Amino acid sequence: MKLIGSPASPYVRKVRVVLAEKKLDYQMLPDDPWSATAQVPAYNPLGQVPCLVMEGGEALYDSRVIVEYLDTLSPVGKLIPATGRERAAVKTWEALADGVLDAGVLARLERHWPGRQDGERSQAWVDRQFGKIEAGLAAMERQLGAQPAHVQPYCSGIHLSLSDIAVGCALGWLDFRFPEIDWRTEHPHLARLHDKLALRSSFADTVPR
Ligand SMILES: N[C@@H](CCC(=O)N[C@@H](CS)C(=O)NCC(=O)O)C(=O)O
Repeated sequence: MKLIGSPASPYVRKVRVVLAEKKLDYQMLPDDPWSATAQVPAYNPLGQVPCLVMEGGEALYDSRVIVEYLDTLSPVGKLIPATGRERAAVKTWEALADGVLDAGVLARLERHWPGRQDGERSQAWVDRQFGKIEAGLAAMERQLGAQPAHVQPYCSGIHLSLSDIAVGCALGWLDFRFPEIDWRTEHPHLARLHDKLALRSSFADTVPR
């Protein structure tokens, strides 16, 4: 398998962490989706990373489809429950963490995308996205703190799951792109989870840059 991706993308990082936790071999094909010479549009018509190219050349996107597929490839470290409410709950954690990222990406593009003049940028739009980031982090903190840490050390119970991986990648990317957001002070449960995840080699080896 080949993974087309960039080292800054939190969605790519989510896939790389899953590959590492599942102990799956792959080849990394670095690509900048914003460059005029990007390779990824040849595989993903949306021009976005991550894109997983399987043996045989078939391509998978987006990150949620890829991680769901990867989890089926090996029984090692099951990250998504097979059925029912537990499965839906993990997928909802992922949707929330990815949604925080989507809002952050939109805010950054509104502020910095070179295709737009300064007078065309909307502060109201940026503020709306920041509202989603704050509300998303607050919801994660509430859910993570709903049970004492010795009862529920991870987002979805006593084992690492895709919930934690998605949340950890969202928090790491906020630190990378928005270091001015002090999410740790108001969200101590998230801070503890982030620090615990940072000790795993899957996270340590994929810090955004
Ligand atoms: N929902 C997608 C989001 C992927 C995404 O937005 N990737 C960004 C990099 S962080 C990208 O490739 N952007 C280029 C573009 O949108 O043209 C996923 O989960 O894979």
